[in-house]
Amino acid sequence: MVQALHSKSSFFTCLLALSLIAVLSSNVEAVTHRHKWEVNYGYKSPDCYKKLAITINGESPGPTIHAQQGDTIVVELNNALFSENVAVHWHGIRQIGTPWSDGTEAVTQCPIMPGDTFIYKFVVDKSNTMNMQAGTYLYHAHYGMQLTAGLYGFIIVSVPDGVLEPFVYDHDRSIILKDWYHASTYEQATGLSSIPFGWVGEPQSLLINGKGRFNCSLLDSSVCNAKNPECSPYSLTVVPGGRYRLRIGSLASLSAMSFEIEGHNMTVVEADGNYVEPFETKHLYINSGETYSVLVKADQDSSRNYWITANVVGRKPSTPTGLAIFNYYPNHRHKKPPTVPTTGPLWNDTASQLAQSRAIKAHHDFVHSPPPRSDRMIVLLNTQNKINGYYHWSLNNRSLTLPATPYLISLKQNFNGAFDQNPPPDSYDVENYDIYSVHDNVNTTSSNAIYSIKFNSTVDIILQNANSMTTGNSETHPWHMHGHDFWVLGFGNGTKFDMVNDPKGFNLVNPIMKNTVPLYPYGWTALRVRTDNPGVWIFHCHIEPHLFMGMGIVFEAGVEKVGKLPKSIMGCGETKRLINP
Ligand SMILES: *[C@@H]1O[C@H](CO)[C@@H](O)[C@H](O)[C@H]1NC(C)=O
Ligand SMILES: *[C@@H]1O[C@H](CO)[C@@H](O)[C@H](O)[C@H]1NC(C)=O
Ligand SMILES: *[C@@H]1O[C@H](CO)[C@@H](O)[C@H](O)[C@H]1NC(C)=O
Ligand SMILES: *[C@@H]1O[C@H](CO)[C@@H](O)[C@H](O)[C@H]1NC(C)=O
Ligand SMILES: *[C@@H]1O[C@H](CO)[C@@H](O)[C@H](O)[C@H]1NC(C)=O
Ligand SMILES: *[C@@H]1O[C@H](CO)[C@@H](O)[C@H](O)[C@H]1NC(C)=O
Ligand SMILES: *[C@@H]1O[C@H](CO)[C@@H](O)[C@H](O)[C@H]1NC(C)=O
Ligand SMILES: [Cu+2]
Repeated sequence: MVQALHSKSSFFTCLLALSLIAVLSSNVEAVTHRHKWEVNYGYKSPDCYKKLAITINGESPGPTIHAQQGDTIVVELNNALFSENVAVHWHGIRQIGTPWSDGTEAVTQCPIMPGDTFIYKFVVDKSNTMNMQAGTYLYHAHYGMQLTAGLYGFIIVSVPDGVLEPFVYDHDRSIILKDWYHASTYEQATGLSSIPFGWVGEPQSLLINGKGRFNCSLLDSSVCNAKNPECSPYSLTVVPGGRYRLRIGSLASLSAMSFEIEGHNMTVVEADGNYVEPFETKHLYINSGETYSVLVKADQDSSRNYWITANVVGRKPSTPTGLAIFNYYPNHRHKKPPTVPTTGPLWNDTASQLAQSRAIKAHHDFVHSPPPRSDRMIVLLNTQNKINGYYHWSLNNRSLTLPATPYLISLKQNFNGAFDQNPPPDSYDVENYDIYSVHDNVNTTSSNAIYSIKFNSTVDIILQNANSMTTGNSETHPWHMHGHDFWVLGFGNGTKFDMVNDPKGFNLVNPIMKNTVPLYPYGWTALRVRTDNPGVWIFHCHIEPHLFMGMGIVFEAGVEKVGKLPKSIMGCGETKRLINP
């Protein structure tokens, strides 16, 4: 049933092959979904401006993967980029028993080289039943800055037949948000790693389901053509009276956004694949790496259309509002709403963003209580630094660099020389470090050292924000963990974490579990996680240029319990000798 591996076909296949391998329970058949992807360059004009993008089967965003909880997903990826490697991460999927399918280059696999085909295979099930895997997930490149170049999409996992969700709706729709740059990712990456430093700047456009609008009036139509149908706005058609579940995910490179449907409130019901105690809001704040489901009723005056808007928050915006159309049937899909689109809440209204983060609690029927105490606490001071004149982001004076040999392989094979064996510190000088002023942090180093954490233990991670290298500036960082969902225990409001008093305020009653959570300016965010998934995992800021500048840590837990590694992940660094002895 599987087609030839080297097929250059530009369409993907999803064969719902009845699998003989796994049977979840007596009467539920697990299904295997097979996808064939060709990753290639392509000229795209998502905001009318023509530029080189990285595409899957010719598309950016890529095809949505649909599955039911417990199903197996197989993606046979052919790297048709003739001049660069690739790797794809399945964001929010825990990869229990398949840590080598996490798709993180240098952490869990060697990159897929030009011309090669690599098979990702994993089950969309948490199997330890600690929480649901049904929900809204993402995928994106985890090599260089290929996410920024356009390699991204949705994974939508539905509940098994007969299982009810704690809310009802008539229609299921999804919207993926992205910020879009006209400069190539190669220029961006070079700027970030040069002296003088070249920052990527604010994006040119915000894309809603891959569509935006740049002002072409000063450009030649061969470069920017406002009439190109590729950039006609996304239109979400609704029937009057219909109840909609809208899945919203962001894979922005930099921008946090506020998302709004003119004249309609939204009820938040899901966050990162976990059910939320419902609450109503006018605008949803969403950071890169987060997903939400909201319920929307099409109950307004149906004689007209309404704006769907995305606006930058958290950084002073210079990007126009991202626009799409909430189209009441039978109005024309592209009929412009009669109103001026909103520019959204004030970008620097951190209190309102913090209030939303604090409002997100586990649904009362789906509370998974965290362990009452932790075995270890890691406090990570987030700083911007210079190392030998180059700008970096660091945690406790360590800026992450990645080794030539993926950690998962070097740890399993005991290649002790493959990375720095001196572990990074669990804390920083909490007493004396002033988070409100600019520091030179002269003792910051680049390092590929990792944390080794006891398997099946409970760890608290306190993310502590601080001033960047600009006076009076502290940035929002969305932190994303691979292989785990964590409990969100609390947020600090512009203060340094107090080791004695702040833990007393932790929410141990109904904290939401997530895989991505924001750290607000000068604030702190407290997480609790069970290291119940053997492997090596990265925990990083989901702002792509920040990760590129070292903003992440890697940890290992229970790597000795990982099964036999597939040869397909090898071939780079010291692993060459494993495949060519
Ligand atoms: C596009 O740019 C031109 C030239 O700067 C300006 O006159 C026009 O108002 C802009 N259009 C929009 C929709 O912003
Ligand atoms: C949205 O919610 C606000 C605050 O709860 C309320 O004042 C407003 O009437 C609601 N709007 C709609 C369209 O339901
Ligand atoms: C928010 O930013 C605006 C400019 O965009 C500024 O006028 C205002 O003072 C800022 N508010 C706060 C609380 O910093
Ligand atoms: C955060 O702290 C500031 C200053 O103490 C206060 O004005 C604000 O109301 C607080 N915001 C929240 C959401 O707690
Ligand atoms: C980081 O370096 C600074 C000096 O630049 C020092 O004060 C601080 O204690 C160091 N922190 C850690 C965790 O090593
Ligand atoms: C940096 O580290 C060196 C060596 O450990 C130490 O002597 C020096 O005091 C540190 N500098 C600062 C500013 O902490
Ligand atoms: C992990 O810890 C829990 C609670 O202490 C225990 O019940 C469970 O058996 C442990 N699992 C493994 C695989 O060690
Ligand atoms: Cu990720």
